[in-house]
Amino acid sequence: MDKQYLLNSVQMANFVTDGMLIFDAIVPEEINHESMRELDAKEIKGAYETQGQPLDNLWQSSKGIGAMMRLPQVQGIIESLVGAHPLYDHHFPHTVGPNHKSGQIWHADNIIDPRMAFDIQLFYFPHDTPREMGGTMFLPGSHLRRVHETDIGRYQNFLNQKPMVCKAGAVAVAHHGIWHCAQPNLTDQRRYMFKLRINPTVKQELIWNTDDLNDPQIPDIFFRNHRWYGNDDRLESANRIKLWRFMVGDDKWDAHYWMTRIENEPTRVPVGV
Ligand SMILES: O=C(O)CCC(=O)C(=O)O
Ligand SMILES: [Fe+2]
Repeated sequence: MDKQYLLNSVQMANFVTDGMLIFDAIVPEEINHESMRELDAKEIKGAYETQGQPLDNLWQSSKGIGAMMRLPQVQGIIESLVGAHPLYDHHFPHTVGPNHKSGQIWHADNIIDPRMAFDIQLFYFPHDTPREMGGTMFLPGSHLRRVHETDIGRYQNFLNQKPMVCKAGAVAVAHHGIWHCAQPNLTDQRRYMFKLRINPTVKQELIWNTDDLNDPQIPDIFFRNHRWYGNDDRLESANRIKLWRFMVGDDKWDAHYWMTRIENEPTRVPVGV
C-alpha cells in the first residue's frame, strides 16, 4: 500500500477519540451511479456463507460497490484501521423511502463487546445527502461506552450528535461500538446508504502511516470533550489513552500523566525502616 493512501497518526488519534472519521466525496460519480444500480438490481450478494471470508474475494467483478471498496483511498482507510486482507463480516444496503417520517432508535450494532481489538464499519453514501434526507446520525465519542444494541433507544437527541450531511461519494468509517441511528427522509427521493462491517486479521498496532507518530497535538486530541457525557469527560480520556496504548504497542504511553499517576503503586520498601 502506497503510504500516501494510509491514514496518518493524527487521523488515527481522531478516530480513537471520536470513534469515526468522515471522508467527503472520495468516490467518483460513475461508481456512485453504478453502486445504486447494483443495489436496485440486488446484485450485491454476500450472505451467511461468506461471513469470515477474505473481503478481497467479494464483489470482484462489480464496477460499483466492488470498485468503491477497491479505490486506493478506501483501501488505505481499511488497511490503516484493520490491516491488509481483513475479513468480510456482513453488509446491508439501507434504503429509506421518500417521505418516511420516522427514523431508527439509537443503537450500537452489537452486543456488549469489550474487546480492545475492533471491527470497522464503512457507511457509504452514493448520492448527495442533505439534512432533510436524513443521513445516518452518529454520536462522536460513544464507541468506548459499550452497550447492548438498543439499550440507548430511549434517548432522543444528544449534545454534539452528528448527522451525516454530505456530497455524493462520502464514506464514514466507524468503530464497531459507535452509537448511531437512521434519520427520517423528508424528501421525495429514496435515500441509499451501504454499510459494510470488516474484521481485522492482524494486531492493530502501528499499521497506519506513522511518520507523524510524535505529533505534539496527539495527546490533546484525547482530551476532546463532546459534552454529552457530562462530568465523565476524564473517564473517556482515560479510555482513549488505553486504546492508543494498544494501537502503538506501548502499555506505558501516556497523555499529560493521566494514567501514570493512577498506576503509581510503589512496592519498594524504604531503606532503614
Ligand atoms: O440507515 C442508516 O442510516 C443506519 C442503518 C444502521 O443502523 C446500520 O446500518 O447499522
Ligand atoms: Fe445500525
